[in-house]
Amino acid sequence: MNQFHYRTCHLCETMCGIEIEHDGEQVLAIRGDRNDVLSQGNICPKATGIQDIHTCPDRLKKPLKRVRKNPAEKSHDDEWVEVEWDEAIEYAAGGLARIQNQYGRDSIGSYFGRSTAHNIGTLLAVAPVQKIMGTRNIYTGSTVDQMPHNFVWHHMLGHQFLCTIPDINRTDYYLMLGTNPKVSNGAQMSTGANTWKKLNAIRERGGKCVLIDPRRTESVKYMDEHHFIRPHADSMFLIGVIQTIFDRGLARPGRMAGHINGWDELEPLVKQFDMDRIAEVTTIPREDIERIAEEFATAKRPVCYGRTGISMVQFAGLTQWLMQALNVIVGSMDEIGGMMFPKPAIESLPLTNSSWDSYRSRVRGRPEFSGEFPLAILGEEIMTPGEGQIRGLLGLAGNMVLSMADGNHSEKALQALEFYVAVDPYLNETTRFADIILPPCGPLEKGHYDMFYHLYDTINWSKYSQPLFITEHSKWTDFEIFTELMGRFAAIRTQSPIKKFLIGCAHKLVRSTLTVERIVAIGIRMGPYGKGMNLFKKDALSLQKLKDNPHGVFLGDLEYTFPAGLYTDDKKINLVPQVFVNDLPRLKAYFVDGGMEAEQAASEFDLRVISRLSNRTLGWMHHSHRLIKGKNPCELMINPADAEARGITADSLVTVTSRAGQIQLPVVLTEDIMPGVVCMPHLWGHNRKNTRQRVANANPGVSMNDITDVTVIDELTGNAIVNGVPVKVAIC
Ligand SMILES: Nc1nc2c(c(=O)[nH]1)N[C@H]1C(S)=C(S)[C@@H](COP(=O)(O)OP(=O)(O)OC[C@H]3O[C@@H](n4cnc5c(=O)[nH]c(N)nc54)[C@H](O)[C@@H]3O)O[C@H]1N2
Ligand SMILES: Nc1nc2c(c(=O)[nH]1)N[C@H]1C(S)=C(S)[C@@H](COP(=O)(O)OP(=O)(O)OC[C@H]3O[C@@H](n4cnc5c(=O)[nH]c(N)nc54)[C@H](O)[C@@H]3O)O[C@H]1N2
Ligand code: SF4
Ligand SMILES: [Mo]
Repeated sequence: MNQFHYRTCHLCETMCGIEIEHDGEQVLAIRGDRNDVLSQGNICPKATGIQDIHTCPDRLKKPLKRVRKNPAEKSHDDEWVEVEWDEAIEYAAGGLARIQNQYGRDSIGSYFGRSTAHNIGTLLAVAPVQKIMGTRNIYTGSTVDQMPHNFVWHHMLGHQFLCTIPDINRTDYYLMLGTNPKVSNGAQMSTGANTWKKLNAIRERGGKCVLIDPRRTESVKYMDEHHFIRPHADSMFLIGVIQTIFDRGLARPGRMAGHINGWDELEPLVKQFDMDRIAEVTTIPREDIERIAEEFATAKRPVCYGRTGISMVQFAGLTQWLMQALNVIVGSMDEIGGMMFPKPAIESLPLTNSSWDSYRSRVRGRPEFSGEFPLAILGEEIMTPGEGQIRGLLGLAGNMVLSMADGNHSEKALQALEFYVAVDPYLNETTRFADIILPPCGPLEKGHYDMFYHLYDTINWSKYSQPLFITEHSKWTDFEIFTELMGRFAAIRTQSPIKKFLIGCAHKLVRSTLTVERIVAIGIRMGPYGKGMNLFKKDALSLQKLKDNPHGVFLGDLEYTFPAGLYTDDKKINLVPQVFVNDLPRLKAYFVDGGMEAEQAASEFDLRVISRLSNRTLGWMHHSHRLIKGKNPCELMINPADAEARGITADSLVTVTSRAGQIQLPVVLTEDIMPGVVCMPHLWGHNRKNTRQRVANANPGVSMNDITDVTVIDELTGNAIVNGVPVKVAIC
């Protein structure tokens, strides 16, 4: 008889509720859960791919160990053998521990990719793993994604995870930069896959939506207005908007009056920039910038929001700062319809680190941010000899060969490692360099709680998803793998028999008492809606209550949290942190003092390539035949004028060349991309040897990150620049 199971789709931060119809072990259908408190039945096509992952024959069920042909070097001729868990974990822990014993604390490092964020097992592991490994060499996919946001929250609001969430449900002027919500379904703004309906609702209630993007994207039909912008130039646009607001006397601190430091410092800084020059470099006419500024500042509930198109570019830190500064000067920080702050059922901020420049990296002296270094410098830390050189890596939940700038550089670095432990369900472009792969169980074989993504809530709510299937593999969730791996690692690391004994006892205790469910139960109890120590509190939220409500529990609309909720020592917003002031001369040198023109004149790379997502796919979900079927989306969008100038026609195959490399792909001629810019999808290129992913290999595409450049980063935040990369395009 068919049964129905309800859970949250774990694939992205949108957190849609899904209904899984199944007959015993067999999944029959995945559809939207109409009763889900957040998404109300809306999902995107990707959720249906989860069943392919569940049944995927290439998904690893047992650890895979590399048997080297030549013990001194890894090669693609090495063999992979399946080994039992006990042997695999001992081997993995021993390999990392031996390197650290021999070469010191920083000789091992860790890399966590995006799948960490939607997985409570990995999230709970991050801090303990970092503590137990004790290395400063911590890298994550955040620095090829949202680090500039975190950087700004840290400096302005006092904590890297005090995430500003646009109050899409109540705003009446939504200014968006570098985001494609129709396809991404709302990033750092979890709405359930009904973002487009919420955009329509803004206009239905008399509001306005404006989008700034070098491409006329799928989201434009939900906008009142769209403007092309030259890649990397958003900070100049924002300076123009802020300057106009001050010039016209429209700045207002709103509810935060008395809780803002540096109010008088912003105006003179933005006044250094000439409005006509701003219009010239952004390509947005001055009248439009001034009009948008006036409309924005006089709207009742305006909010300015931006995502990856303004975080993976040059000057990303400055842009994110100016965006938040704009919200502050129109009184939209912690205001209804402006930027707001959710109150998740499990409070994680007090348990997470937020720091800047407390130590520096070995090779180029990059400052740490919240305990990590930019992924862009991992390669040099592995390949530069000397004390502290990384020789061993624990890598998980990320496929950096495809997702990080310059895939060939990542490959060289991974190849150079003496020992690499991957925790990943697949033998893919990145994990093929591992010495051992430890595969966690599949998404339906374990419980799910969105400990991280609730920081992006647009309403306050909570939900727990129980495991659908308990299988033999279920005992190896990411959490169990880490508990076992770190327990053994710590025991091998120590020389003292007493310490070994104590570590053994602690490890046994953790294994027998700590489960993910118990941690969630405690987290909820101690959180803002839980019973805490008050045994008589009525209607408190609990894990049991969540289990009884598989469609989620609504906990209220977003409410004011500042100034009490600020993490700054004086409970004030820092409008003009000095780190951003120090970075302004770099912006000025480039956009005002001729840097941009000089770069163009000196370079053969006359176009800029930007990225795009597609509705049906998401990096590692290329294992799903349901999602990947049909024509491969790896096509280069090019403006007809740029195509004509190069003799390119609609059926051309072109070569795209950059400083880092070269790829070939077909073109699409379209006015939807602005002149001077070309656009292609990323996280493709499954044509590398010796991976075990037949579905992805059959429809490989090419990797955009074979032409992005790891040597250029946003100097302020260290974030990779994978948008607006200089290239030239020629017919093959
Ligand atoms: N279907 C699908 N949805 C996803 C994902 C997925 O893989 N597939 N991934 C999820 C993840 S991990 C993330 S981080 C989010 C990302 O979510 P979004 O950021 O909303 O999605 P992107 O498509 O990356 O949007 C970036 C936009 O920035 C534009 N852009 C590029 N350069 C510039 C620039 O210099 N200035 C401006 N103003 N715009 C620029 C691009 O044209 C693009 O439209 O999506 C999430 N949702
Ligand atoms: N050119 C360009 N590059 C980009 C971007 C861009 O816009 N343009 N976007 C960037 C962004 S926003 C992101 S988020 C990154 C994404 O890039 P990555 O962080 O590399 O993410 P994926 O490619 O999806 O790879 C996810 C990995 O996690 C593994 N995995 C899946 N589920 C689990 C699990 O439950 N446990 C464990 N341990 N592993 C699991 C998968 O097998 C896969 O190896 O790409 C970035 N790179
Ligand atoms: S938008 Fe799609 S992938 Fe993201 S949670 Fe919703 S259904 Fe899953
Ligand atoms: Mo991302």
